Amino acid sequence: MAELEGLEFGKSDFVLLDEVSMEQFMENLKLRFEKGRIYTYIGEVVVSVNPYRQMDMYGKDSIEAYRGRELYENPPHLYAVSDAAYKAMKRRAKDTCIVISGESGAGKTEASKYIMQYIAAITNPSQRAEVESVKNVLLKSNCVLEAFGNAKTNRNDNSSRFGKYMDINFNFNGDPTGGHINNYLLEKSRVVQQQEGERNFHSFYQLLRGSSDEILESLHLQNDPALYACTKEGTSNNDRSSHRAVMNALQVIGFSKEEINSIYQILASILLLGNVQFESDGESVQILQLEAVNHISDLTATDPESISKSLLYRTVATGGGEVIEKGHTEQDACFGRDAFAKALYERLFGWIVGRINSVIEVKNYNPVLHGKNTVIGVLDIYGFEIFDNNSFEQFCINYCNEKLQQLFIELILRQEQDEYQREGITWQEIDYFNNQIIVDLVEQPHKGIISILDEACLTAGKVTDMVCLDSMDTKLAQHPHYTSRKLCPTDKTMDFKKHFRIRHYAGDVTYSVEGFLDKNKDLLFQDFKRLMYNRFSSSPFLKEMWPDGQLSITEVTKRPLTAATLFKNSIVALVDKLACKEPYYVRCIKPNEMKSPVLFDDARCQHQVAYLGLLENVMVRRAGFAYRQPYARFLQRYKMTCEYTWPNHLMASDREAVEAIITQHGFQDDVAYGQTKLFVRTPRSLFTLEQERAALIPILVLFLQKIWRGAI
Ligand code: AD9
Ligand code: MG
Repeated sequence: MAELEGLEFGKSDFVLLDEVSMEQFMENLKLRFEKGRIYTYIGEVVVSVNPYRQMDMYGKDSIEAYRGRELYENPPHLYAVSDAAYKAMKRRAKDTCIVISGESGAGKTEASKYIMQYIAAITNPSQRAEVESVKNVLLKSNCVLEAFGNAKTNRNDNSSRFGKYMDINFNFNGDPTGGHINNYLLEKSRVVQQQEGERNFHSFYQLLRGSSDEILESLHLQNDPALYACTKEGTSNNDRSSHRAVMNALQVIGFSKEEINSIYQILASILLLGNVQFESDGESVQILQLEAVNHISDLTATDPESISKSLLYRTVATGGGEVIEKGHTEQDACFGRDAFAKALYERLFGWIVGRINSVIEVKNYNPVLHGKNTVIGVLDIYGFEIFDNNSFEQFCINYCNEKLQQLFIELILRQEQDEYQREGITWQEIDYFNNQIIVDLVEQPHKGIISILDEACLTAGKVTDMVCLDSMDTKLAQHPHYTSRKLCPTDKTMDFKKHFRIRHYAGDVTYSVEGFLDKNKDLLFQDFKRLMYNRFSSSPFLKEMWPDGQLSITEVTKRPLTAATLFKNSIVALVDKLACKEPYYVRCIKPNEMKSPVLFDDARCQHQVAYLGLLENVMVRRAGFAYRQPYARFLQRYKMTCEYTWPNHLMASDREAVEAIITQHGFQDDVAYGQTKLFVRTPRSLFTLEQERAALIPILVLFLQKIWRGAI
């Protein structure tokens, strides 16, 4: 809370603004960004503006400066919040979590990496080998997951295309003993299709650009991404060096040589599969690139005839229990091929996460012997997205952001309310925009968009995207956050044929319903599953990824849950997980669309501040009490400003001593006395105390020097 940086850098905590208005908030945010102060607090929440340049603030010295310190003792930093979460976990045995939010490109993933680096740096001072190894795996896992789960989008060159929640487990010493990663809905459609200007997942380019000729030859590949339908869109200068880093990370984590080979064989299979095309003579469909099929068969240890057959035919069980083979149309064959490529990648990604988890999971932890096992969770999930063309993936991603915003509202309000209640302070509620209404629009049983989609997917016969859109338009026409295309025929941004719009908390997004049903059904012909699970296959590794291939065709009757429902369930579980931990928040802001380190786009930033609810956050913090501190700590800091407390007080309790300081300064009307803490309403009183303290310190130093020299 103290102004440690000088006023020329603006206010280090928005709570200290003279007046809570958007104008002042933005002025402060901009000033700080321009002065290279990318972090600012709202109480314990860190507001971070992406600097789009390397900042000299993450080195060893910085880590030492923040280690074990309180928030107000240093300028705002991610390290301070990481330390606060760590201290709460260690001292109070609390499970904590750090939730990082903000739109695509705002700096969430970078922040999550700095947080993990900080936690790794401050733990295990005695350098115990097993703890070091856990830390190493945790840190290296980022590199691997980014290679396989991130891609260049039009909003971010290294955009996370999956959600990641990582729990780090600690023993009673506060040292990491292990961890667990949960991954959420990988955007697998990217494997076969990317929007203009975007790329496939980094891993493909890294493999093609970074592998030796010898390895590429063994994978039946050539080193030019332009040769493959999946990777036609541009390469990057980093692909080669990133490949080395990923190989190193895989080895450090403990992936065996065979496992690494298998990973690259699967990537190669996907690249080759993407190049397979079909031709129809009106009666039957043929594969044009039989050589590619032969290569895939070699890479996946399956025979070429079986692959060809799975690409061209589908085995179905008739009502009478008979099993027949049905030839695909050319369109079905393309659909099957793409679904197969996407599934290969998705299962590979899931397997990699599982494999990392198997290395870092806490083993042999005995709470009786080792004390309570506590956790810090770090959430870095895809940010709110608006593209020119928004599809099912953006719908899921934006729904997830609605859920997290809801959690922010709940927890920030609840935390305040709980604290006031606990401390016996009266509390005045602040009006928020509650986005629950949008969450309901998406997830409500029977009425919400997901239900309508699922219903369409489960209906027998050919229900098209358009039929589903009609159903949404009818059922949701009255909803204040849903805009049906029928209601705005003159709106040129909405194609009458395919669009609907949701008014999200972060802005309006127009979605194209095209492909929604297919993506939601997420159909993969059983033939591919069985092929991959083939019990004569020589690769146990592949079998492990395809357990559902064990079922025979007549056994497969139950419809699997749809993609949207699975995602909803996983996000609900995530929110439950976060809600039972003590939360710390990092709210990331993207300063401009040009990735410029100097441009602060006022309108864009203000929009983000508004929808993130940051101004309301400040209001809550201030209308309640902007500042609170345990009596002992307050006393320690300000006792020199009062004759009754300096150097020591003789009162019955610290609380009485604090009362003496407050009364002497005439701040009685500005504070409330809680059970264990002093609550200060406006920052002005604190300013005065801080200024007085700052003025007294040099006098005190002089005085002490004189004593040491024996002059007094
Ligand atoms: V997305 O929702 O995954 O598309 P993020 O994760 O919010 O997005 P990311 O962390 O990937 O964004 O940041 C985007 C880019 O901004 C990075 O690749 C860096 O080039 C840049 N960035 C972000 N934070 C920092 C930082 N603290 N220091 C330097 C940064 N550069
Ligand atoms: Mg990210």
